[in-house]
Amino acid sequence: THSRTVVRGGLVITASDETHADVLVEDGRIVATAATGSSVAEGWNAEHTIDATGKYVIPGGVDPHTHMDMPFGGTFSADDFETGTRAAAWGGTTTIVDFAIQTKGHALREGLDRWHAKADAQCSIDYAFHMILSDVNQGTLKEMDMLVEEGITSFKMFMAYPGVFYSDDGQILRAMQRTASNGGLTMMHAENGIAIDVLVEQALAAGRTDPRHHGEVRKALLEAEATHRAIQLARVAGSPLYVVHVSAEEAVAELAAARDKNLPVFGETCPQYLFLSTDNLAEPDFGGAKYVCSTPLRPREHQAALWRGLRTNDLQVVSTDHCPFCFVGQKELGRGDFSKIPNGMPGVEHRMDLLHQAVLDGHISRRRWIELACATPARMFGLYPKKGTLQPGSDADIVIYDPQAQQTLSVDTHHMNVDYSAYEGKQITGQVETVLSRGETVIDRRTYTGRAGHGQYTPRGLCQLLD
Ligand code: DUC
Ligand code: ZN
Ligand code: ZN
Ligand code: ZN
Repeated sequence: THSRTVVRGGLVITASDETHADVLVEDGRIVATAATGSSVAEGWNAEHTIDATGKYVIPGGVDPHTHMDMPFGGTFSADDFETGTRAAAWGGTTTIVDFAIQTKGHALREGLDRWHAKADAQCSIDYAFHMILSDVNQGTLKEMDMLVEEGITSFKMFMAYPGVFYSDDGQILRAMQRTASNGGLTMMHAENGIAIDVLVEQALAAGRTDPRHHGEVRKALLEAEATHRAIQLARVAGSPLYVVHVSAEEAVAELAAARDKNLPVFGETCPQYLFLSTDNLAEPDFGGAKYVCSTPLRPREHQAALWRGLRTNDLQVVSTDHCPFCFVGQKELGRGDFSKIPNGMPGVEHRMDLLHQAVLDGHISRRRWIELACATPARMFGLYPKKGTLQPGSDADIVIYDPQAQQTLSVDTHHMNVDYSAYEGKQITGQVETVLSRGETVIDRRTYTGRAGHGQYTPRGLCQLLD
């Protein structure tokens, strides 16, 4: 149907501008913006008017790192595409890029088909996929070219998890040579998993089995070493590189050094590394298991380097790495052996809010908030300007954000399908009020009005940060 909506009176914030403007939406897209009160804006008539007076009008968040329904250590992450994308919408995220996984001995296509089957007709918001390479061989390398053609333009490998997802340096180099030639982007989980597994074995043998030892064996130096090695391999191959979930100060330094040489090297971090620390991993009664993820939470001192990296653009993106496991029955698999705790934390619902709090705390500007959470993720992964901004022609993925609302994060009020909050009791100023996905109301003044199946699979172009 032919429908027009106008969002009136808000402060429109993008990565580049802040203006008091009205936004005209027609048939799921933004068709125009004009200064509030101008004769152009006053001339618009529409079936629906959203009053955004006193509110921010921002692009829907683009979370380029989630794991819905992901197999890990004999269990699956607790949010599937239905519950996970609904929670994302509640938090003002209107696009996710999730990871389809290749199983060892199987084709990329098989893994991709499986992830399409998980997501199809389940999502409240738009979604796309990266591909995880678990078995780089001649067949895999050929398939990568085909996938780039059809909109899967980024490939994640793991220097961690020997025996599961792990790729060795030769496999990594070959895959990077492929992204160098086909225009794709190599993404890297940079931790030296071979060395870490030795330390895990030694810790367990010595009776150091609590969750906090997960943080101790996954050393910052082994993140930095892998980051350095990934950068050199990418350089040899002539490939761009995106390092996921950077948590160590020493790893940020490796990225900064590479970027100072003008290498096409990028880095993301996540709210858990900015707001939480090894103090959480030490919570009593096995409570630290809630915070077990990889890369691990670091001592508090690392946070300043991450915030600085986000300001200086040595880090360009904040994603969530949303990969929730319930405490009861899932995290508990690792009682008495931290290495059996499923790795991952919930967060898809709270990225926009936590970064808004970071604006109020003086870490980043409002425009940088939108750049880190919307615009750069869209450009990095070939979705811009369809996603990540509010310009004529963009999808009408729009969030009306109340910058003064007070909320307390809690398992009692969140919408993720997990039995704890990593931020239980944390006070946040600012809250999502209304969310449009391609012009349709998904959240209407804090009521869910969306539906599973509205969200569309979105093929992607190449990384847009390479010229
Ligand atoms: N790290 C996590 O914490 N969970 C999923 C996979 C990963 O690399
Ligand atoms: Zn029309
Ligand atoms: Zn990872
Ligand atoms: Zn991940």
